[in-house]
Amino acid sequence: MAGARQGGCPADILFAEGTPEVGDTCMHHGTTLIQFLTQQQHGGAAIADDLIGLIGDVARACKMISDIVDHGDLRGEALAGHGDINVQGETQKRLDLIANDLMLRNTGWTGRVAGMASEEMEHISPVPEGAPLGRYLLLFDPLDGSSNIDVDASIGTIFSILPRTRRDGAPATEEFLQPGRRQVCAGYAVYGPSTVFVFSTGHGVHVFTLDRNIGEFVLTRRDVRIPGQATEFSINSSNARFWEPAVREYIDDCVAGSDGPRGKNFNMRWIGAMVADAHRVISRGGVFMYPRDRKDPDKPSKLRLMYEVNPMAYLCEQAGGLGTTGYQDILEVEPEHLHQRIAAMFGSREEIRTLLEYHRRHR
Ligand code: P6P
Repeated sequence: MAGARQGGCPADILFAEGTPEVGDTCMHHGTTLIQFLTQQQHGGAAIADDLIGLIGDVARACKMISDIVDHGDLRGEALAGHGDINVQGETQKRLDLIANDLMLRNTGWTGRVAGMASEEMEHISPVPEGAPLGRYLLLFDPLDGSSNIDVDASIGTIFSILPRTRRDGAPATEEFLQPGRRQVCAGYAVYGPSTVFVFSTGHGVHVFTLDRNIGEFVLTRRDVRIPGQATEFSINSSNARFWEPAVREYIDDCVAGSDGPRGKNFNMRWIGAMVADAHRVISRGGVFMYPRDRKDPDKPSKLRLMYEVNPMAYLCEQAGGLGTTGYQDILEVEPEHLHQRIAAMFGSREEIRTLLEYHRRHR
C-alpha cells in the first residue's frame, strides 16, 4: 500500500500502489469491500467467489438497514414500535422485523446460501422456492440492541457464515449446530455516528465505513489488532448481586483501581448493544462480559451462541484477542440448539487470561 503522499490521499484509502492521481486532488473513493476481498483472493487468501458474493449480499442488506435507521422516525414509521413476542421471549420492535426481512431478501435468492437462521425466527428459513441451494449457512441477529432504537443509541447487525456439512438437499436445523471454530466468515455492522462494516474470513479483521455519497463500504482500517492489555471493562453492573463469585471478585478488583490488587485504574462502558460494545473492544481493547447469573433461573445466560457470541469470539480471535465462557473457549462449544444462550467474555488477550485465573481460583 503506498505511503502517504505529499498533498495526495492518505495511504489507507488509496486503491493500490501507483494509482494515478489528478494533480493534487485526491480522486479516490478508497478501496471498496468487494475490491478488498478480490485483492485478498488474488493475493492468495483462500476466499471463494461465492463467499465474496455472500459477504457483499449481507453488506447490501446492512446498507439498507442503515438507511432506515439513519432516517429514524422521519420515515413516519415508528421503528421502535412494538410487535409480537419472539422466540427469545422478547418484544419485537418493527425494525427487528424489517431488518430480518432485509437480510432474508438480500441473501436467500442468490444461490449462495442453503438456509438461514435468525434471532427473530424460531425455525430455520429455507431459501425461496426455485432458488438454487448454495454452499453456506447464514445465521444472524438482524438488529442487536433494539432497545436503543427509541433513544437513538447505537445498534447493529451481527452475522455468521458456516459451511454446509451435507452436499445435497435443504439443510435441517442440525446442520446449523456447528461449533464456532467452523465459521468461514463472521462480521457485524454498527449503525452509529457512522455505519461501519467489520468482518473476517480468517485472514484478519477489517473495518469498512459506509460512504453514503457512493453507497459503498470503504476500507478504513485493515488487519485490526486488539491491544493485549485492557483498561476498560464492559458489563451490566446492575446484575452484580447475581454474578458468580469469580466475576464478582474480578469486577471488584477492577473497581478498586490502582489501590487494589490490580494496581491500575479501569474505566467502565456499557452501551446496551453488544455489537457496539464489541466494536469498541475490537477497536481499542478491553473486555466485554455478559456472564452467567442467577437473575432468572430459567435463563442463566442472556446472549445467543450461534449468531451473537460465536461471531464476536471469532473476530476477537482473528484480531489477537480471546473469547471464553469462563470455563471453555467459546469457539469450541458444541451447540445443543439453535437459540442456545451462553456466557460471553471476550476481548484483550492478557485481560481475558487474568479473568480466567479468577475462574480457576473459584472452581
Ligand atoms: P441488558 C441486547 O438486547 C442484548 O442482547 C445485547 O446486545 C446487550 O449487550 C444486552 O442484551 C444488554 O442486556 O441486560 O443490559 O439489557
